[in-house]
Amino acid sequence: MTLDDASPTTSRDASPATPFRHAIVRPPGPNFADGLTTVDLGRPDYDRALSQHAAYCAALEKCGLELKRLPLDLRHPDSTFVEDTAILTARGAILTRPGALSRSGEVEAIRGPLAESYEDFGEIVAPGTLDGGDVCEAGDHYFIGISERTNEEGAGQLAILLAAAGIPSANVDIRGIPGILHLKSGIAYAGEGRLVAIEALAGHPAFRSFQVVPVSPGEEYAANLIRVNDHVLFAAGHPRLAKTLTALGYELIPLEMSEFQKMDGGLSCLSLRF
Ligand code: CIR
Repeated sequence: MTLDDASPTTSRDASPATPFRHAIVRPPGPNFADGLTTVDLGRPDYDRALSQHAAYCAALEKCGLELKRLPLDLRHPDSTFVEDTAILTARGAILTRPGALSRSGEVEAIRGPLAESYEDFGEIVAPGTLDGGDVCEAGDHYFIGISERTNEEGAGQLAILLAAAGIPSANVDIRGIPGILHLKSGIAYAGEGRLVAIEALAGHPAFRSFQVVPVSPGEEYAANLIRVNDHVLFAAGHPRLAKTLTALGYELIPLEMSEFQKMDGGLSCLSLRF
């Protein structure tokens, strides 16, 4: 299937400047702490995670998005990280095939909710694996991370689906870069031709035609920001990057993310935006 077949029934068109109108979110369940993590920041506090998630949802609403709130999914402790299950482009939706076995069931759980907005789907199939966190939309161009979760086969399948819809992409191999799970743990597209990137990725040749805003050492977690219409959702507590982005004219919405950071999650992972 090509992305052209997978046409959205939403009104968002292919222009990179077109605003997001919707987001899909799923709150963390009480077994959230049983999910996967590679970091050693302690066990998340469930009540705090719920209130951080509620603030995140309120921020998306402030940006003008209508939220589709999915129910808790207790079968999948990582299911609050909905971003990893699908790639939503202005021209269609693609279901992923997550690289972690414990997360594979999350994809079927997102098919129904997406079917309310998309008529048909592209799909990543075996032996390909791909997590949405490895896919960075940068205007009319996509970057696809090759990581511990996304293999070359999965990245190749996505590139073919995107190319069929006229969307160019480039791979960025992040294996060997310490401290990042996904490509978007280390870069974000801020709009206006600007990428925010951690030091290890800032000089990557794939980013040559973009203005790169470097993230200072020690503030790497803040690289996972999301531009949502006129605002930037930003992980609170990273003053140097906040100052740089504010000086560039961005209007930041700082959000506490400590409990999601403990589970290797960032701002982008908590929603599917379209
Ligand atoms: C995992 O390891 O899969 C989850 N605990 C975190 C996923 C974060 N997702 C993302 O960055 N897109």
